[in-house]
Amino acid sequence: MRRTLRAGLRPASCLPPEIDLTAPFLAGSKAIFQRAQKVLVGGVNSPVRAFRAVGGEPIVVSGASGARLLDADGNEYLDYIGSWGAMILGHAHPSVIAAIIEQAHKGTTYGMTTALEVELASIITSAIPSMELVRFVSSGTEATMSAIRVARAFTKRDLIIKFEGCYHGHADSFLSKAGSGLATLGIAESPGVPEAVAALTITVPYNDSEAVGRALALNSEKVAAVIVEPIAANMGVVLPSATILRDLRQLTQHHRALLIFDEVITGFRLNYGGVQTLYGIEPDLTTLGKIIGGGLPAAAYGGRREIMQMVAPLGPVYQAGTLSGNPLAMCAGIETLKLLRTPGFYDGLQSKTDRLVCGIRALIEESGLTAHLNAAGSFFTLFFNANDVQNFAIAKASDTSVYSAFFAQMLDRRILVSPSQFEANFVSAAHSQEDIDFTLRSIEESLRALHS
Ligand code: KE4
Repeated sequence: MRRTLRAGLRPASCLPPEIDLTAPFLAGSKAIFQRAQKVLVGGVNSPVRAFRAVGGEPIVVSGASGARLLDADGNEYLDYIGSWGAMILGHAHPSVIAAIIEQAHKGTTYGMTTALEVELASIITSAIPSMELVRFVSSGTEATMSAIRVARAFTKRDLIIKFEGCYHGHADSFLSKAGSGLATLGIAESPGVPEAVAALTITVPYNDSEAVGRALALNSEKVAAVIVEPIAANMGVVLPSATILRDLRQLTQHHRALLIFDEVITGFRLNYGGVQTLYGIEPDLTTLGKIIGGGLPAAAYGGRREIMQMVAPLGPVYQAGTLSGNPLAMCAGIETLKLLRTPGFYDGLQSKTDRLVCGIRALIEESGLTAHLNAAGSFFTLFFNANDVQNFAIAKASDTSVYSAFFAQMLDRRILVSPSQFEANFVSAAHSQEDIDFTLRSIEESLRALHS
């Protein structure tokens, strides 16, 4: 049953006409999700997709194009999740799809080196000079897990310092006081991580240089690395203070620990390269993901040559992967980063986002709403919080029940924002000016409905 689209949303169907939505195998979302729960844990392959924090039935997607997703009931949504930041161009960009199809005819994975991974690595090392040597992996988790392994090997130290509310994937070392899905589900410490492993990770408040200085001084000579999201997205968007990144660089140098920038989200999101360039801070190691795979599984870690040369086969630090540097993902990444080099790409994305962000701020002002908006580049979070959100402790004080009601109001208007107060929303190049206008109208209506 195809529900009518809410007025104002262009019926730009995402699926080619030959696909019959009424075909039995394309049963509706409810039936699919019921089946999903019989064979998949919680019916999902990543917890946030279950919509547990916002309630209601999760969306089951059957297709996507540009800034729109289509669910299994034929409803179209304006998408601000964008696969958690990967789809900066929008879904199913014709050039990216063409590149994938062309490669697919030549095979999908070889388990051997190809010129494609050399090309993408060359593009990345040119765009992010601190990454002198790169290794591709298949997920951001693999990238950050490998980065701390090589940092430990290089420094011959065991301790890691991370920030409360930052999320670096689900490797054991990162699951204490982490953001993203753990914050969404209220999981402070994940069971299954041995105490001895958890004890090797020190967590400090985001933006707290003094806490980092104390942790380094207290554990002098034992800290291998400090890992940070240079702009946090996984407690919701939280900006670095004016000095934190510079302080981290100075403190880690002083204590001979490595500085790791986790740019899985920020890499190629705000600018062509790493956000490290915008702040003029050079980390020792950087992790990337999402955008560099162009929508396919690809991530990377890399940094100073003397550090990365410790990784096998050059050095003894072992890390490997069947699908690392996968040719399909490399093609999608190469084509995506090529399109990001289009003159004016980031200016256009920024001006659209600025209009949306300024519009939301005006709505907060006019309505006297208890809310704060944090934004960076083309991603943002609307916190239902009386305070300016500068760290995880403040973020956690947000009114998640109001957030859930806001999410439902927006979904009813066929706009998909993040199903969690502790995630970011992403604008893509495919969001049109009309989409931004429609979104602002919908937010105004939704906020009014929350207070009626
Ligand atoms: P993956 O293993 O999910 O590819 O990447 C882990 C990761 C590492 N570093 C940062 C800064 C990240 O944001 C992520 C993953 N981001 C989440 C969204 N906040 C992935 C979405 C999900 O968990 O379903």
